[in-house]
Amino acid sequence: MRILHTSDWHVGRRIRGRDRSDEHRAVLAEIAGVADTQQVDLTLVAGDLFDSSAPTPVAEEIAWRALLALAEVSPVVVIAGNHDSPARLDAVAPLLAMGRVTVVGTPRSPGDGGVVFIDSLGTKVALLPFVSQRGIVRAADIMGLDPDQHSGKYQERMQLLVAALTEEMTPETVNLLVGHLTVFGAETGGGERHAHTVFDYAVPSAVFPGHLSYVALGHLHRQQKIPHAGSVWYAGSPLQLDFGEVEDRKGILVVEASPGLPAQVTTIPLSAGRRLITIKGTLDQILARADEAGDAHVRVELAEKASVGLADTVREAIPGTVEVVLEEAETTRKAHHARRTLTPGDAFHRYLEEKGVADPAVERLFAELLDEASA
Ligand SMILES: [Mn+2]
Repeated sequence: MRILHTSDWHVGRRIRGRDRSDEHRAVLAEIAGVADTQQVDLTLVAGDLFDSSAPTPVAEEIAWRALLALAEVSPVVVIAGNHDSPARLDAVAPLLAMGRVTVVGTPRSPGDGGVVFIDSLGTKVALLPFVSQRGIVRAADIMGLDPDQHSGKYQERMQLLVAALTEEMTPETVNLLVGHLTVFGAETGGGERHAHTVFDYAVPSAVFPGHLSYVALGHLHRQQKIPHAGSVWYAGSPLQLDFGEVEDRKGILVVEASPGLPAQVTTIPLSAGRRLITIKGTLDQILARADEAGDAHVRVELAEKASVGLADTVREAIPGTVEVVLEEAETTRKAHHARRTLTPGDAFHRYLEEKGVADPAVERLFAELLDEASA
């Protein structure tokens, strides 16, 4: 069977205030086009449909229509990411189910929708929507796990959740898991660069048992294979979402899977979104390079002293400019704070120490909030 894996659409995301709805419409149509030409049997969307837990009606229209377009080709399975409202997704789930789109907002036990069996494909799909540090105990309760086992850390509990979801899977079926989480050692993209490298708020890839044919992950925006004896991948976001992602090639994955074998994965690049680029130099140098910008969203780093109208001159020459910063101010800022080299967790730790109120519990809460707010 053939599976399309995508994630982190972040419909509704703007770039420095500028609307990207047309790009989202275009890239999601491109994905539906791939589903059609490749004749996929199943599409998996591994979380962060939306950029916000309260998306605008326009964002909702784009996402629901995209899911229904994919469902015209084959069944679609969607889980909530940390940006999605689990309750909102669960609320529309019965309607989307009528269009053969299965949506799960909150973790469920295997018998209550946590594992979807697609009879016609001989396929089992375990669903693991985003679970926060705060939500993990509740998720474990839902799974009916022994309360004594709740004493472990986040990653131990996550391991139990994955085990509970996958224990009934046998070699006769194609066994899939869709999750929205951070795996240790994965490379982060730009937007979420600092957020997940600290604390124990990630899982080792070893939590995924070897009898899974394929693990479809979302959360990190860079497309990548995770070191594992099986086949574990992040699909990455279909658009470059922030300037930290300018080097990322965006795409989706098409996966060939058969019972009892690790899946074969093909990367399919997407081209519908506009590029994000950074141009640096003096005003003259930048004006001379204006044509390079094309239709990209542009961040301009100017090697000039601050003066009235400077940013307007740049914006006039390069209409795609979404941000103008002065290199000098940027350098001073970096030298002063060296903040770019600190993770938010480290910066917060330093701040607490400076204030004489260091407290690991507060730092853990900070890490949890950061994780929920980022990626
Ligand atoms: Mn995301």
